[in-house]
Amino acid sequence: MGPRRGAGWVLALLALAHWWAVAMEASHAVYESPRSAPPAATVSSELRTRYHFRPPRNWINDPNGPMYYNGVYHLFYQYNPNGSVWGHIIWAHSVSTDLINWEALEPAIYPTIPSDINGCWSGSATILPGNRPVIMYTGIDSQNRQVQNVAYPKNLSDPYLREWVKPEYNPVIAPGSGMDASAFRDPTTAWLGGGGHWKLVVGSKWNKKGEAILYRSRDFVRWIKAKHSLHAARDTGMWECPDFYPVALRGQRGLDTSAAGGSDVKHILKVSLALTRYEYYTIGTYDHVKDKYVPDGTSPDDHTGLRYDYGNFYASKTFFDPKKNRRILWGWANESDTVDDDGAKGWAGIQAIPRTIWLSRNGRQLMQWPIEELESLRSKHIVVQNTQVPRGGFLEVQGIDSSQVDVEVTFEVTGLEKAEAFDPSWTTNAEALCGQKRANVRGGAGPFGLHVLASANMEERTSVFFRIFKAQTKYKFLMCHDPTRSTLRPNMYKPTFASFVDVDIPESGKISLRSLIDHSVVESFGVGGTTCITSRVYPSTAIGRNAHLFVFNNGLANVKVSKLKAWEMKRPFMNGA
Ligand code: DQQ
Repeated sequence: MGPRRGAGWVLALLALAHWWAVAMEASHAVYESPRSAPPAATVSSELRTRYHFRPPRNWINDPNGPMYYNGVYHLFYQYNPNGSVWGHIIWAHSVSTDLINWEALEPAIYPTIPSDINGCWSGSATILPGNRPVIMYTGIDSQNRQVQNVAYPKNLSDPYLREWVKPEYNPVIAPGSGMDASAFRDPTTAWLGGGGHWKLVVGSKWNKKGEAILYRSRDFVRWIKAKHSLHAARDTGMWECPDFYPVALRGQRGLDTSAAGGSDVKHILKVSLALTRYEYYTIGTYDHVKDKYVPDGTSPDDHTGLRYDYGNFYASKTFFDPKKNRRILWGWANESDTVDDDGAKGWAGIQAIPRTIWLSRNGRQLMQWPIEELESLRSKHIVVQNTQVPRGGFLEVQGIDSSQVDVEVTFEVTGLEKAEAFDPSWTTNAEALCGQKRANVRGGAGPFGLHVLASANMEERTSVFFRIFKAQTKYKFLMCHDPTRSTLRPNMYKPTFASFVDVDIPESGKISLRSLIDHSVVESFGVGGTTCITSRVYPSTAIGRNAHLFVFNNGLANVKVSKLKAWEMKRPFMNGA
């Protein structure tokens, strides 16, 4: 009995270890429901976002397969139909005609076949010739391997493409021998290259090297692995949710993913790092013949590289919108309260506001701006103009409900000679600098900015601000989110987020900021979308009508509000809840 029992235990442990390895490879905390009775909710239901994309209930993560098809925008997303923690993952599906009001449909893809029976993970949509959409996604197969499957709409004349069918020949891509079947996922939108080949990449790693494995196909059925990967980078770990697309060298026009390259086109490769839970992208050149992507080398090709967003933003994905000739970015803004709270709230995860994305004029980075449709939600507003913010003081912006607003402000800073000296050791660690020099730490030029979701006495507040330093030959310009005082609740995760803004301070001293505030999320766009930061916060008193908005200046330089406009935001139709 002893030995047998022992063997049983060993097998059980092995199975558990295997399950754990597979689960961990998804880099989400995994809880098999039902868990013990959830604790009483400590997060007010008033903190649910109103104009950010979310389902009526439960857990969501990565945006999947965004596309525009026959007049309708589709957003699929990773969803747990059974609870508000990660698990039992399927593709939920919503549709919209304006990217603002969303209608939830029945789930589109869920485990039904051996090659996805243990989960339907992230993937992308491609529109094939003849206007036929296809989805390629990662299935967790009966052996817990990550494989790639395709699904097609059952009925192309259904305007919402409600039902999706999986051909019998799935999976179309399986990990070859010697490949790591637990690190092989998240296929990109395919692009059509010369010679009639479809190409796409699958995220992976080899030891510690992150890798975008390239596949080619003539018919979207038989896929052949290319001899070399599209790109790889040492010590970056697993590359989740890669995204690869062309951008115009000049202007804000978006390009179709298959757009032929030329001297007026650059390519972007974005990866989501399972190791750090941050993303980074490089700008580079793609050789369509050799199928090789070479980053320009203007930014690091590792976790210290350029990010779309320096805050809570992960597993993002872009798509080309032919209706308005733009490229739109979706990204998941996960919760930052506790898992127990997520269980008790019954909801977890939102998508950040979709953003139009284009290359900056100097070609050094991407620019982002909330899609113009968002402005249709703007209602009652107030304006503040030409108003000095007292040094070491603040102004309250009154007259609107500040828990659900869109704020645009232009500051005018004079007295830059008061800027503190820049220590070069700060160059690579903006986040630590912001953690050290928080909003309450007096400075020279700045900190100045907004206290949002603040209580009347500012005991609770999330600060969105700038600080300017004087380096050897130029000014260094830091943008921060400081949620360390966002709530009176103890033991909350309240990370400061920051980045240097890659612009020269204009002669005029004018610096702009836009913040989208929606109860428990703050999404900020510094200097016209040069630097973006998103935070999730959970005030305990600055909730609903008790949330206030302040402008502050905690530095010695003079800061004037040239113009501030704040709009209350209407509540769109959000998946029926
Ligand atoms: N989430 C999915 C994976 C992906 C990860 C699973 C990224 O496909 O790698 O829910 O958040």
